[in-house]
Amino acid sequence: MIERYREFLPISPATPIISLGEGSTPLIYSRRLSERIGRGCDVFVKNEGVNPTGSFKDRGMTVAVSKAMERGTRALICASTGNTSASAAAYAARAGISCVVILPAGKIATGKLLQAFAYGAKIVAVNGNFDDALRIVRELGETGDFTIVNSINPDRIAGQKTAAFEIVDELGDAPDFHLLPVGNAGNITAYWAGYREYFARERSTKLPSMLGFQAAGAAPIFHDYIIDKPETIASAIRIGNPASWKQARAAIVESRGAIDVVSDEKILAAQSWLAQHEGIFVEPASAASIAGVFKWCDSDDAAYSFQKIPEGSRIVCTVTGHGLKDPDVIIRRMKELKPVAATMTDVRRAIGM
Ligand code: AN7
Repeated sequence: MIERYREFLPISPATPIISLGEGSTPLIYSRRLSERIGRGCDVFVKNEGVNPTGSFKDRGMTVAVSKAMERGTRALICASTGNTSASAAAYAARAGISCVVILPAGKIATGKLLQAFAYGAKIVAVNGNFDDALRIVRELGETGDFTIVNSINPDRIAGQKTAAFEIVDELGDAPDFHLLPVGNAGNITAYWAGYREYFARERSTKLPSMLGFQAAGAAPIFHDYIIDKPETIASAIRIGNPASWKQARAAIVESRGAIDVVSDEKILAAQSWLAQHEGIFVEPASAASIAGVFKWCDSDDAAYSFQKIPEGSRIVCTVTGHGLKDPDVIIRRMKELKPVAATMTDVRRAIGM
């Protein structure tokens, strides 16, 4: 990915490139989403779940770890709701350095925690939430022993903006609306920086409106106050005090966009809908952008009338992480599967058709 967009990244000939083949992810035209939204809108899904560790974090991590290696770092550190730690652990392994991850105990989706173990990170679970973990990481970062690879590291944001470049390169211009989930707000900051940079270089003729979606129980930017005990099924975005709060506000205001909330129920419904209508299986946090496009466009949601997204708009929804990372909700459904006798009759009866 760094090679493709080298001229836009803080990379010099002296930077050792630490890559796992991230980026260049599919931008999928969704016929069924476009049909459901109607009114001549075209909806595309940018599937970041197919990155090497299964999330968009790899775009930022390749740049952050390459720069850390250039500076001679021996160890990375991050706080995480799961995906940052999975990505940091993988890129640290690739670079041959150590990685410490500070996680809120009991709050990490199964697949993500499993990744941190598999890649050999030093894992510390703290009794607290993500915001507590990030506070400790900031303090440890000041000792000079570690490079922080949370999105407060500007190299992370620089890497993540390449997703916006890819979208413009593929569509031939920027979309009219870009929807994405918001947790720490690093990604909305990165996309907006990417779109602005391409526009300034005349690679696009317009800028999209950025629409960010927080989970209803973890929506500090929407409410404009810190949430002490954020709660949502979408554990990736269970964040009460986002690190890039100000930058997210700026992106929303400058792009004439908005920040909005979606309920856990709508998030899970959107996750199932996307898997069952388009074959794209994403984690709950990622489905916030799909729940968002439904909320803003569905005719039965009167509060969000058609006027907000005009006819014929081009809409891109980023889905940020792979569904296999966070299987717990679906595992409950799997337990209902009861075996039948291995005969034609019994199997036909079980199929019901
Ligand atoms: C799947 O891994 O914060 O608004 O520590 O994993 O840039 O924070 C993850 C965030 C959206 C929100 N979707 O992005 C972490 C972490 C998924 C995520 C977000 C995250 P930001």
